[in-house]
Amino acid sequence: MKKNVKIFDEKLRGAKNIVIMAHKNPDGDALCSVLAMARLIEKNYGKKCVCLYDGNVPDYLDNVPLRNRALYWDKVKTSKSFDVAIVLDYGAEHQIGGPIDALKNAKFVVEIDHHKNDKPIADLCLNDATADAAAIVLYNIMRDAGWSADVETLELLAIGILTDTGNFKFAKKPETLSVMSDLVRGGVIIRNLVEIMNNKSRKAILVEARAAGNAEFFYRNKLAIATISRRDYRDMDGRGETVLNILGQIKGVEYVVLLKEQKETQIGISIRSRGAAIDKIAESFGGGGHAMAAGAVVRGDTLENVKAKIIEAFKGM
Ligand SMILES: [Mn+2]
Repeated sequence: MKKNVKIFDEKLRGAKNIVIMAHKNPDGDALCSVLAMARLIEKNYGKKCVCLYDGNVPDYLDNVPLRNRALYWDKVKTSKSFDVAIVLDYGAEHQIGGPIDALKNAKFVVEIDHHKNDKPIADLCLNDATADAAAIVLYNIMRDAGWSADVETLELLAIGILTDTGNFKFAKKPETLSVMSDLVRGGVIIRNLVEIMNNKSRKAILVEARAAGNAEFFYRNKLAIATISRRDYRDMDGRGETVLNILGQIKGVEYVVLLKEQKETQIGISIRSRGAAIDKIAESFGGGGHAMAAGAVVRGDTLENVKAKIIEAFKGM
């Protein structure tokens, strides 16, 4: 067993209570890595874990295995001192939200992530910034530790991979497909998982379709910007991947930006690229992410202002 995995194993053996979390407003990788982690510990150490999230779990994840194990963070006392806290797929401390106190009060903290992160917060870091999903990092730990997994665990890992790679469209490493191949060999049926996630409301899809239909184009069509108003934002489900996907298919479009008016002066930004890296742009708006997929939340500015700043930020790209 690798040294760090061995330390993790020893900490799990000694723990009486364990809390698991990821970034707030969990996506498929965040939620499913948390649930898979909990199931693996349950199965291999006979210990039940507390799984916490903040924000909203999108409708398309409503039917993933063990979904009901994830609790809204205020349902438990975060002042409690857990023996071990595990944070997966979180990116940066401020993205954890409500469960952060449970992590800060824990006796030992482990992080399992694939985000580039200059300020890790854990006592033990099992990170791999080259992995296409946190689920892959977790899969490798599982293999190194020799843990056994049931089909539901494998399904959760597969959903993490499918959602973070946009069904493999953004998979960078051959390993990602090898891992999926192992998962399928273990009983995962990809088609069923995709079907589980076709669970958005009609309203949500129509909001996204409308946003795509009203998109504006800049710099000879290289940059597409779609906006979602405050009124429509309430009907959204997830980050608006459908809008980003539709606009990203247009010939000549290299960058797609979706601006969401979450509150009157709080604007969510999602950026996707088919050209140069855009994580620095997301960072300049106070956010972050990956080279080709990143985002930010701007507080204290209006939709129109943020849009103007985005157009400026893409100048010359
Ligand atoms: Mn992820």
